[in-house]
Amino acid sequence: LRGRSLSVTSLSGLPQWEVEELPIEDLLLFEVAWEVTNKVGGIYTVIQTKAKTTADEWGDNYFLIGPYFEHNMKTQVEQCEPVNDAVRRAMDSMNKHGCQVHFGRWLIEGSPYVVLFDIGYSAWNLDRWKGDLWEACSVGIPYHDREANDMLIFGSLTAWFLKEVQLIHVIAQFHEWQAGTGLILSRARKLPIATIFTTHATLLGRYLCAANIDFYNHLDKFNIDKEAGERQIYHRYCMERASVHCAHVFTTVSEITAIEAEHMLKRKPDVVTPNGLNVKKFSAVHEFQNLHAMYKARIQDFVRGHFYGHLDFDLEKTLFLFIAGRYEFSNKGADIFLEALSRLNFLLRVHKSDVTVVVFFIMPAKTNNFNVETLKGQAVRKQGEIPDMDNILDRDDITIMKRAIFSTQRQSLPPVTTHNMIDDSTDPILSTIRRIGLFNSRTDRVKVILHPEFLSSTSPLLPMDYEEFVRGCHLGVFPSYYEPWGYTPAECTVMGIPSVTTNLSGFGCFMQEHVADPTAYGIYIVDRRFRSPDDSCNQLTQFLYGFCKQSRRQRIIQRNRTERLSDLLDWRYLGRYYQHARYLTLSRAFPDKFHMEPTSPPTTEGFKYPRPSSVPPSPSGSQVSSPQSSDVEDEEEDARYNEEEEAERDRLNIKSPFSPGRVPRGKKKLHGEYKN
Ligand code: G6P
Ligand code: 1S3
Repeated sequence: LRGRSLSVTSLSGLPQWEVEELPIEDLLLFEVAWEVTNKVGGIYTVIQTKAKTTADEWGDNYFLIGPYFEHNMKTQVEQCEPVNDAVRRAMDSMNKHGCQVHFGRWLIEGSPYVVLFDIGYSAWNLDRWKGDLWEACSVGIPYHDREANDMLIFGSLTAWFLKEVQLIHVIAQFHEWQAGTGLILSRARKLPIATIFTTHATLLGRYLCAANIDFYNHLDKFNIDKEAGERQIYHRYCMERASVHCAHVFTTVSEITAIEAEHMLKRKPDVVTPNGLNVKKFSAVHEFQNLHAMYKARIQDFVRGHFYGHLDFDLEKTLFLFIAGRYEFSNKGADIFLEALSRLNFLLRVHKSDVTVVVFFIMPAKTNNFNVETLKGQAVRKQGEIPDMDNILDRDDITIMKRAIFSTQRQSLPPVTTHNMIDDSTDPILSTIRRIGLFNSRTDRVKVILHPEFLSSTSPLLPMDYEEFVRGCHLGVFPSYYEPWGYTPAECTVMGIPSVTTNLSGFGCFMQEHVADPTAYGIYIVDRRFRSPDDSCNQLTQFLYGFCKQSRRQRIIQRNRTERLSDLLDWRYLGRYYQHARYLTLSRAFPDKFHMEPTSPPTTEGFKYPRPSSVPPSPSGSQVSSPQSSDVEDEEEDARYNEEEEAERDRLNIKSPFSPGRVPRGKKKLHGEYKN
């Protein structure tokens, strides 16, 4: 085979890459994760959004390996036969030996191939595989940890499959400890594969933070073995740590998690691979603004129903805030958020603000369906539509009208939760609401609604999917304490919705590094690292209060700026860190075939989005754009501001720092020679 060279170029410290093709016709890339076609949390988003860029690069040589679940297969995968001989042979061989391996195309952008293992079908092998793991690295898994046992089956099947593939050059990237045993066993069996282990969080970090320990100031002081043992996760932590140390290349999603990993897993990551998104650009900047208005109207409809009988606030002066994600009360910052809301409520009241804030908590918890009061609210709203006044009212119409008016009488306050919570009395959000007294009373300027289920467009209550809901809101609030990356604020950003994040989240630090004035761009970064919890809470309160004081015009401008940051979060640019990790692992696993210099990863150091030159979105400006103006005037004015912003965007010529169009200044060589 011809020798080829790969080159990396950099511009002003920015990662401008010129990547010459890898000889991919002779290479296969496998990405292994428990969340392939199986949504549990953020790793699903990483893999699903990245699939298009990776498939564009690797074509038919790219495969994702995950667990088989009948429902997921039926709803997300189109079954087909593998065209790749090595993969087909491997599957046939395993199926002949009593496994069930499924194959198909995952119906997402990029349509990558997926190889899915039926875990239950191979469970009979568990004891033998436990022995294999013990022999490989002296890690034992207790019988009662069902999840860890499933992960061992998954890992053993992965290692078996990779062995059967029998190709000379394979790259396998394993995500998180759940996929890690596949890596450990492959390495113990000396399979000819170049491996990458990517951690999206450390087990211990997550546990220690959830225990409200001052984690980041004591990183070097923990006796990690002891901490893992005391939390009964010692075996999982060993699986994670062994995976990290067996990998040719170790990566994680942010600088802050890289530091954490160095202390919790005792290896410094070789490459930081920030998480991207598959960004869709509208041709005109005002299109996403129109979507905001459209979906906001849907949320307003819901609020009309939820607060029936208590709708004594102006929906046009109501702001919709939300927090969403895995229900980890303190790790995701729901604790500090509630406290800040209580302070915000006080501030809005004493300053006699005419703004009302409705806050949604979208965090799944155990429930037994919607509660009656909430359903009734929506029914009343639908029923309460007044008959057409243009027709002469007859007796029936008058009866309907009276019924509509009577039905809006209400004895109780609008509920703070939409569902019947199984653990109502001990639920941390509800308990805090009780303690701080945010009960949706008339005098409260801040109203709260806990929706303990992920959103769905088929819900009878709030029929919107997550993206529609985010677009309709004004601000996402994610004041996390433990957040290796944090997709929620990133998703807000690419939809042009401002958000609150923290300097303990990977995303927050990334933005702080690359945006000169994040607040002006609608990225509010709470300092949870160098301030006391009370000071952080005050800072968050000030952010929220400042946001409430903005005029509509200021919000529109701010949304435009937020959306401008999208390029920074696009996989088309951030995907290069994954590329770098792949080249690096090839050069380490097959040093006689691939040579790479220097080994330092691309860096974005030094680049910053400039401070916007247009009107600062200072909350001290006008409160309301024009109280007397008509809707038509308002819309004309909005359109004018959108145009001005578009002009500013053109003038500044703001492109992603990684814009492919830029001419690279210097070249750093990455040589890849493929001799056979
Ligand atoms: C978008 C729409 C405008 C609308 C505005 C409301 O910008 O294009 O027509 O007036 O949203 O903004 P607000 O922040 O008050 O929801
Ligand atoms: C993890 O999911 P989580 O919400 O448990 O992985 C995500 C994807 O890398 C990351 O965004 C998040 O911060 C981590 O915490």
